[in-house]
Amino acid sequence: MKVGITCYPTYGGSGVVATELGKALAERDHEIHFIASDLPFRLSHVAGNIFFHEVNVQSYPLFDYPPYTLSLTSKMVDIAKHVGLDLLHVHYALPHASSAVMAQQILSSEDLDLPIVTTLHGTDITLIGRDPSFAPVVTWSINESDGVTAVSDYLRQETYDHFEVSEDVEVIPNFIDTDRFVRQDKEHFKQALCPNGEKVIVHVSNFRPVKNTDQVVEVFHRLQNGTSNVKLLLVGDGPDRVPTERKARELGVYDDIRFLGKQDPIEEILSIADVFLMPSGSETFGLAALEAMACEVPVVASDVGGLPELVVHGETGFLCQLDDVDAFTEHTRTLLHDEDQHAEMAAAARKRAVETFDIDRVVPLYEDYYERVRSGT
Ligand code: GMT
Repeated sequence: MKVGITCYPTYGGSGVVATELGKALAERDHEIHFIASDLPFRLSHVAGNIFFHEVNVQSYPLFDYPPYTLSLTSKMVDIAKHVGLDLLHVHYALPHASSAVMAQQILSSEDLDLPIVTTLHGTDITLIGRDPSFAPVVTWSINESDGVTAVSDYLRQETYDHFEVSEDVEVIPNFIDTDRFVRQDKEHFKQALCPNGEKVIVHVSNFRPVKNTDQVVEVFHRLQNGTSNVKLLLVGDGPDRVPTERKARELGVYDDIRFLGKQDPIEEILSIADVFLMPSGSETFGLAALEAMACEVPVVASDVGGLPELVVHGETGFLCQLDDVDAFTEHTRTLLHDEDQHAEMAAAARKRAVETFDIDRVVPLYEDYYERVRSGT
């Protein structure tokens, strides 16, 4: 199949999933055409059957805001025509699905057919997408898509609850390459960061307010309790990084925290982690938590959104009430001190990642779904 994929190319779960899916489909002999504003950040390797088409946005003195959505539509039309795409798969409804539907309508005026699959990822449904300034467009583009998938049961239900959707929404969970995300021997790295054998807590996110990174630092402060026998690694970057750094200084724990910024070899960092913290206010899936689980790191997360579909409370980690910093602290403390329980949960986390969310299990679900969409069944 010749498949077009559109996603956000920057640091974020939806772009990661789209890129890993495209790479996996290419390995399964499909021809993949990424259409995006920039090279997706996980698209580092070149393959004969992977192509990248950059969307060129024109500025013009009249435009207060260059209309990216229209440039994207035109690029989709161009690629679909000249490559002969069999299907276009867009990740994140806003504005990708609306551009895709417009492209489809333009092509149909020339008697060309382009089936569209839209994958909903998160705030396109739970937050920004339901704002009145976008909701009618999101509803329309979902209903006009030939197939719609959501990354969790929770997100599927949110879509039905908040939009007038006439389409069936299929749940295809996010996935991970468990050969890449596997715990590795990184003793030298651990020794460099933790010369006194300190335990390691890790958090990975894009530091947006929804990630509650201030709570990560608060939990760390309570765990340390003046002892310095735990380290915190904060990976990623975003608007809350500076306030989080400020909070760490105020609480006097800054010296035991490493702000690592955006990192690609996340699996190497996770390989020295003992606990992964995710106190998010909302999370439709929690891909970063899955990456941790695959690397045998138990997760302590908020009991919100799609997280209970990923983290099994008391088995692969713990779920805490939203904003219950005491619960986050106590569960993390248990994992840091009870070695038997930690070992059991670490093994269960890896097992769940491999058995339920491995790339080789999930990618065929997309292939099967594409076939169903193309044949209209
Ligand atoms: O929805 C967003 O705000 C962005 C999106 C992203 O690109 O990172 O995140 C969502 O999609 C990820 C991949 O499917 C999920 O793992 C995240 O849980 C989800 N984020 C939220 O729901 C906040």
